[in-house]
Amino acid sequence: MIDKIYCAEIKPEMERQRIKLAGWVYRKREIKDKVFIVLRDSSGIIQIVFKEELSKEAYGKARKVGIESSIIAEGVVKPDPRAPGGVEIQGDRIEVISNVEFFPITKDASEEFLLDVRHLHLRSPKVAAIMKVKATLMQAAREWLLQDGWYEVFPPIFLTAAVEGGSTLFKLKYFDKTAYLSQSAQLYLEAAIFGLEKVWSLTPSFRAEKSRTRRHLTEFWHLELEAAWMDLWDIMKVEEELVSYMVQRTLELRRKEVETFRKDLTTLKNAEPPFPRISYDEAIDILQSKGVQIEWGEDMGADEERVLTQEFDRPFFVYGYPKHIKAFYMKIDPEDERKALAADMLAPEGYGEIIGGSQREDSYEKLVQRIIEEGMDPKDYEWYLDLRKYGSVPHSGFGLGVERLVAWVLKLDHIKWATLFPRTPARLYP
Ligand code: NSS
Repeated sequence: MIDKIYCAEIKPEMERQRIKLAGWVYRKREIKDKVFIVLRDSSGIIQIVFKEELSKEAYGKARKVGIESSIIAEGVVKPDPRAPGGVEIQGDRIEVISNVEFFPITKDASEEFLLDVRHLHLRSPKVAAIMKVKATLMQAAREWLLQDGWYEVFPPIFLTAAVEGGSTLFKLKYFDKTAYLSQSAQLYLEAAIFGLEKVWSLTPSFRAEKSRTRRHLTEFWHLELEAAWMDLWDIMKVEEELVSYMVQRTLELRRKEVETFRKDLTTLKNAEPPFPRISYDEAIDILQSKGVQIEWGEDMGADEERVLTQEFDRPFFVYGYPKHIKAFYMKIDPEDERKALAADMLAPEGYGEIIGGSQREDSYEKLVQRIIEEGMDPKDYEWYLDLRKYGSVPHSGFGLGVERLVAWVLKLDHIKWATLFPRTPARLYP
C-alpha cells in the first residue's frame, strides 16, 4: 500500500501541507508553462497544477501523460477559490504508473457504446456514484436486518423446478440431468424458517424475460425475506420498515450522490411507515377512471402501474390480487376465494413494482390443488410439499429487486444503469 490520501480528504485548512495522491487522469489542459491535471480516485476529484518553474521534470512528465493514465503525484495543498472544491495541489512530483495514449470513451459516446465498454465505463464518477448508493442501500438493509433479528442464509442457485413460472426459466445441462437457474430463493427460504424463523438472503435471480422494458434484467440481485408466524399484514409492515430504513439511511450517508441524480428528494423523504395501502379492486377503479383499458382479473403491467403511481408521492402497496395472475404458492384469501393474500410494493414517479410479497399457502391439500391448477406436477415439488406435512405454520415473505430500488432512488431511466454488468436478452458481454 502506498501512503496516500484520498482526493475528498483534502481541505483548504490543510494549506501548505505536503501530500501524496494516487489515481487516474480525469481531465488535462495546458496553459503556457502550466499543466492542469484533474486527478480522480474513488472518493472524488482534485486539481493538480504542475508549473515548469516548480519542477521541470514533473512538468515535462505531466505534459505527456494521457487521459485515464494511472499516476502517483505529490505536492503541496493550496487553497484557491477558482479550483473545484476551493483547493488545489501544487504538484512537484509525478510518477506515471501506466500511461494511456488514447482512452476509447469520449464525451459524445452513445449509451450502447458505453455498455459495450462497460468495463471501462465503470470508472466514471457517475457510475461510481450509483454503485456507492447501491452499496449503501444494502449496508442499510443489513443494519436493519441485524437489529431486527433476521438470520442471513445462503440458498442454492441450481434448482430443479420453477418458482415464478416456467416461461422465464433458464434451463441448463447438469451432468445427465436438467437444472434451472434460480428465479427466487423463496422455496428454500421457506424450508429455512423451520429452524431459524426469520431469514433473509441476497442472491442473483435469473429470468429469461424476452420483454425489453426499462425494468427487466435477465440477472438481477434479489433481497428476500421469509418469516414464520407472520401473515400478509405483518410482512407488509416489515417491508415498509425495511425500505424506509434503507432509503432514509442512504439519504443520511449518500446525500451528495443522490442529489447528483435527483434534485427533488420529496418522495424519498416521504418513504416513512405506514405506506399507503390500496386493494387491487381500488387500483382497477382508479385505472378505469383514468381511461385505462383494464378489466378486473387482468394483470397490471408497467404501463398500468405507471398511471397508478401518479396518485402517490411515496411508495405504496397494492394488495389482494386475483389468484390466477399470481404464483401457486400464495395463500388464497379465506374471505374471498378469487383472491390471493398477495401484496406488491410500488415506487412512485412512474417506477412501479419494487417488491412482490405474499402470505404462503400452508395447507398441504390446497397447495397440491394450486400446483395442479397451474398445470405443474406436484412430483416436482415433493420436498416443498413436505414442509406442509411436518409442522406447517402460517408464514409470509417477499422479494425486493435491488436494481429496481436503486433505479427509483436515483431516478434512472433504465434499470441496467443500476448494475455493474447488465444482462439483458441483447447483452451478455462484457
Ligand atoms: O417475481 S417477484 O415479484 N416475486 C418473487 O420472485 C418471490 N418469489 C419473492 C419472494 O417472495 N421471496 O419478484 C420479486 C421482485 C420484483 O418485485 C422486482 O422488484 C424484482 O424482484 N424482479 C426483477 N428485477 C429485475 N429484473 C427482472 N427481470 C425482475 N423480475 C423480478
